[in-house]
Amino acid sequence: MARPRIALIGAGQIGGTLAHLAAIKELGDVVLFDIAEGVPQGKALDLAESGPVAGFDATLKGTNDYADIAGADVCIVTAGVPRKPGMSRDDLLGINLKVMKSVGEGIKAHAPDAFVICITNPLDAMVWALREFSGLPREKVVGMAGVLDSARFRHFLSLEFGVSMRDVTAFVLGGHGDTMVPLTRYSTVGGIPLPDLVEMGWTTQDKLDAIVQRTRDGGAEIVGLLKTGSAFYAPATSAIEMAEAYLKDQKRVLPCAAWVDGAFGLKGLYVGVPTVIGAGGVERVVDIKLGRDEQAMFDKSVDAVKGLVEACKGIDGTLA
Ligand code: A3D
Repeated sequence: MARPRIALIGAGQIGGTLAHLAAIKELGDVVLFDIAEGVPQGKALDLAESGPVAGFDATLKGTNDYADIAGADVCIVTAGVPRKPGMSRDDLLGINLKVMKSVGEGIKAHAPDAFVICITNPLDAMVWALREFSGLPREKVVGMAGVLDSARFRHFLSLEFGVSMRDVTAFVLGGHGDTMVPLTRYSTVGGIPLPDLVEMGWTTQDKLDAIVQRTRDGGAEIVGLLKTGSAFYAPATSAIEMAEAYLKDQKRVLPCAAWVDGAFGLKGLYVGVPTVIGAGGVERVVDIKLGRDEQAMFDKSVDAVKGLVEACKGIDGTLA
């Protein structure tokens, strides 16, 4: 059977890391696309030359021509610009919306059967725009944010409790922005919910609140340290987990920016919710019950996402 084909649209910091991870995990053959001439070709060749040492058989090709993504099973989109210190994700809207138009049209023409994972910020609005421009089925277009935000939350929690990150689960809902909603009630250590761990004296409510805030600010913390761009190792690793769930029909329960129409009382919006990812793409949105405070935080986050979608419509009349 032919190997799956993975197209990476954007060969920057995240794109290059995605290619490396996809090859090492032998998820399939990789095509790196970028408008910058030489960059995808150079990264693909460098990575291919690591193959004999790392021991993988995937092929890697760099290109500036959308025709080369033909027949892709998965497209992961990082094309656009990242944040610099002092910028919010929303500041990227105008420039990255134009990029989503060209990428959406490229995918529509050459890889209409692909499962598409968007990473470009501001995430929830860009995944919506990418779906509009590409015209692909909504269950086949999804945004990566929740897996990363949850991973950051899990990392901080494991440090606080001094336990393996593998035994910490966490849920982060809502838009990928300052209004994201880390859900402590649904986050656990070895199955024990965080509020119970506070009662058990493992941590204090103040410390937990600080960890929640650090999770919300997780992206900005890295931008502040790097100064020239934003996080890329953890974002790439998170998107690869989603791609693998699709390619191997794993039915993973993962928080993603998915099209929600009916669940959570929403009428058609891309926002971060728990989903089941398998061979059908987003096979299910898990409609969990929220407490009053959680619902209020989620509503605020939903309003922020709606505001960005309206801003996109204001910029590009074809989206209205
Ligand atoms: P960077 O290293 O700048 O790579 C972006 C690449 O996109 C560059 O190589 C550009 O040449 C390329 N590009 C620009 N315009 C086009 C176009 N029209 N078609 C094809 N390629 C193009 O950025 P990065 O990889 O660090 O980040 C990529 C995106 O991911 C940014 O928008 C970040 O804000 C976003 N990001 C999202 C998360 C989430 O959790 C959602 C996390 C980290 C970064």
